[in-house]
Formats: sequence, structure tokens, C-alpha cells
Amino acid sequence: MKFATTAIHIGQEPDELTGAVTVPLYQTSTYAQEAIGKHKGWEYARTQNPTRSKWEACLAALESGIAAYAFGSGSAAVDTVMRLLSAGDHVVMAEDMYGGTYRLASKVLSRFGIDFSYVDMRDLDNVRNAIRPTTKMIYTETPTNPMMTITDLRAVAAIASSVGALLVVDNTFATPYFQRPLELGADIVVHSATKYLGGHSDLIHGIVATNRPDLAERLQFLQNAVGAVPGPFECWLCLRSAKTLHVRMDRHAANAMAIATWLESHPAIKAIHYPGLPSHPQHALAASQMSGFGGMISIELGSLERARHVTEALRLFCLAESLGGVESLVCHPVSMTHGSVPLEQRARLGITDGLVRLSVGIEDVSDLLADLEQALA
Ligand code: P1T
Repeated sequence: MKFATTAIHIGQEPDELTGAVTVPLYQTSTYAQEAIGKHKGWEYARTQNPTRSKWEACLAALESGIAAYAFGSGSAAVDTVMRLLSAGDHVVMAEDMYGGTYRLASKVLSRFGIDFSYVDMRDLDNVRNAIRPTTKMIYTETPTNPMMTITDLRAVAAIASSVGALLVVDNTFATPYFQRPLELGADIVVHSATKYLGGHSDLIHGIVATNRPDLAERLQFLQNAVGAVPGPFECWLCLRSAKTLHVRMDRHAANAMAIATWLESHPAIKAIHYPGLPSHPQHALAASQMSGFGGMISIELGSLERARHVTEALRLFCLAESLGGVESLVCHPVSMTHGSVPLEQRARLGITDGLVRLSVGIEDVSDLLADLEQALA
């Protein structure tokens, strides 16, 4: 079954009881049992919820996995994946990634005895050189937030399997429509479903998918034991959103490509980061593992003053954290999403005071271009 059909049908068969064509919202905390030990397979809603199960089945199919597990946020999903590890284990993590994931690793998980090495994954030797006897996981995001760098997933998967480590990939920016890390050798995929999977800036949600039965069993155990689960309504909204993921992503990517092409030659832009541009240093690699380049663009405006002027002058692009909704957003990573990344590391990555990140929505592209034109003038 092709992607668009999977998105609309898997986990979304008409309701057995009533024939309802959308999955019912089971807003319940528990389930009546007929007698002690005699129930319908549903016991308590932290452990199982029918609406959640349907969404998990849909997402697992979209990511070419065998199972998926939903969480109350992307950060809760990342945290639960990290609980596969034990004190003394070591993780090789991309240094260029969402600031909140860096914060979780460096300020929370490290206190529980998990060691992290942060490396530039564009150079595979950095990954190889960081491996220790205790390395149990390689963790990356691609494209990265906000610098849009690409990790060679096939190559890093080969390194991970050669040392018996798991490869975990945050697929938030690409979505399974454009990139399926499990098909390229990853063991686990993580999403902030708050972004494109939710797609309408109206929920906070996370998801983890895997294609390994041993990891599926362990993740299911952790989902229940840790309990960072979402409410059923968020799962219902995600199922609703899954049905249009392919249409939305095509438009996000087409609009972003048109905008990146226009911005690239604009005199106010000092640098532009979009993997769809042939000038992106990793464009060929991106094209080899992604079927489209997504809706995220970062631009360097040269100074905090310029960044402030442009973000305040934009009218359609709303100044806000987050991304991946139908409406265009603009974000200033230094003061918003990446404030917890140390200054020296930010400088190395190129996350400067003048860097601005665009989440290109699915509005009419001519209106978006006109908005950028007036704000940059
Ligand atoms: O916000 P939450 O749903 O908890 O997801 C965290 C997260 C994980 N991974 C990536 C790649 C992300 O971008 C995020 C959240 N990012 C933002 C809020 C942002 O504006 O970049």
C-alpha cells in the first residue's frame, strides 16, 4: 500500500460497533471488567487506549515500523527512549539539534550516569572517534534544527551496528513522507508530533517507532511504567492530521523551495540553509535519503538588530516557537528554541544572533513572498 493510502486507511477502518468512518474518541480512564481477571483486553488507559492504539498503528505503518508508541510531548518521547539505557552507558549525540533535546541530555540524563559526547555528524570520523566500549546509542536529528545539516543515515547505521549500538533518529523535520530512517538502517525513530504530524499548531505530542520486536516490547513496557502518555484527544487529532500529511508536506516543500530560491539571491541574506537548494553543501546526500526537503529554512541576517527588524516587520509569518503547522512561523533560535545551548557551542554551529528560522506554511506562496519582500526591504 502506498503512503497516501496508508495515511488514510491504516488504523482507520470503520468502527466495528457503529460503522463510524472516523475512529471514535475513547475519553476514558478505565474499562469495566466482567469478573476478576475477565475483561475485553482493555484495563487502564495509561496502559492502553483504543484511540491511541489506532494512531500508533497508523504511524508505525507510515514509518515502516512494526510498532509505535505515543507520548505527551516530543520531549517525553525522547526521554522514554533514553530510559532504554542504564547508568554507565554512553551516547554519541549530534551536537547540532533541538535545544531542548540537548538540555535533556546535558542537564537531566547526565545526572543519572549516562554519558554523552556531542559531535558534528557531517564528518563520519567524528562519530567513529567518539565510540567507546560503553557506547550503546547513536542519536541524531536530520535535517537538524535549526542549521539544516544532514546526517548520512546509511553510513551512521553501519557504524552503530558494527559496535552493537542503537541508532535513534529524530525525524521531526522530514516526516515519514520524505524520509524513513528505519528503511535506512535506524532502530528507532522519534518525533515531536507537535510539528508536522499534528500539523495545525493545536497540540503537544510525541511518538516513537521501531522495527525491532525486542525494542517494541521494551518501549511498550517503558511507556506504561514511566507513564508520559498523551490524552486520547491528541491521538484523535493526530489521526485526523495523518490523513492530510502527504498533501500538506508537498505544499510545505514546494513553498519552501520557491522561497529559498528567491531568498538565496536577496542582498539582505548573508547565508541560507535549505537542503533542497543545489548550493546546500549536503544537497546530494539529502537527495539520496529524502524524497523531498521539507518546509524549514534558516537564514543569516547578519545581526540581532536585523533579525529583530525583520521578525517584527513580517505580517503573515508569526513570531513564535514551534514549527510544522499550516500557518507560517518565524523563530529566533538564540532567544527561543536554542537558548539552553552554550554560547560557544552555538557559535561553532552557526546559531548566531542574526539567524532566523522560517517554518514555511501552506498559504499561497505569492503572499508569503510578498510578506518577506516587504520585511526585508
Ligand atoms: O516540543 P516537544 O513536542 O516536546 O518536542 C521537542 C522537540 C523534539 N525534536 C525536535 C526536532 C524538535 O524540534 C522539538 C521541539 N522543537 C521546537 C519547539 C522548536 O520550535 O524547534
